[in-house]
Amino acid sequence: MATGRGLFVSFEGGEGAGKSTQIRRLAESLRQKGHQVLLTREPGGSPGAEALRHVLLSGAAEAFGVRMEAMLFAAARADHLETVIRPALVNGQIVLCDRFVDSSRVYQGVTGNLEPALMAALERVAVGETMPDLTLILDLPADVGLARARRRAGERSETSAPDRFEREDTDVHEKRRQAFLDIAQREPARCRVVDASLDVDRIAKDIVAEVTLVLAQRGGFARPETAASR
Ligand code: T5A
Repeated sequence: MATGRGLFVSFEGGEGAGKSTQIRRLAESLRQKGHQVLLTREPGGSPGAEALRHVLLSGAAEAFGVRMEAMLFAAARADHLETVIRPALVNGQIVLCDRFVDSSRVYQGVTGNLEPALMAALERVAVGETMPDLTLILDLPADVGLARARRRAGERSETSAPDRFEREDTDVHEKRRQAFLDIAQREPARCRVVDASLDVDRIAKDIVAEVTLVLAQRGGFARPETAASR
């Protein structure tokens, strides 16, 4: 469980699933209701982690192998948690994070074929007890997501090249889709699968409903700090 009194929500899913679109919509909706919201992303979210984001997404680390990449993702995550996420949670904010540890489990663990023991060790060191309270998995066929990502890249001339992970084959992306669904099945208390093939407004409504439910279960918003969560 997340540390402190705030709420920690992560968004996960394949390329072009609509995470960035929906996280912005949710932040806007929560702020309108008077909540303090921190919108952040991985890899990145803190100065140290943003420096590693460039190394990872440009493909500069690819030559050194998936093991090295997994360690860099974990290092970025540790810094992001320490300097940005945990302080915000302690201050009672709602933290919305575009990708988190499930992306490492799927991209490096499942399709990177890294040993479960290494993945578990990295997760223990980087994340510790600070798992999201709620993880929204935006699900849609990989080819639909990739087509959306390509369309968007075409609209932004300066960033039109696909990143290191977008370049991979569609069947790898489809395997990732299944791996996210497997996580949702294994951890139903934390994860909700959202149909990301619907239109933007309908998905936004479904997501607000999920978050409202979690907030209501916690009796409004603030979760009392306990000795175990400090
Ligand atoms: N990674 C990350 C790892 O390998 N391990 C890790 O531990 C972590 C944290 C990050 C990459 O790093 C990898 C995974 C990734 O490959 P990134 O640049 O942050 O890369 O990109 P992604 O997280 O993959 O996100 P994308 O930018 O590709 O897609 P989003 O955010 O899911 O989608 P979004 O919202 O930008 O939408 C894409 C396009 O579709 C449209 C949007 O307008 C946009 O043009 N769209 C819709 N169109 C139709 N219907 C809808 N419902 C739509 N929703 C959005």
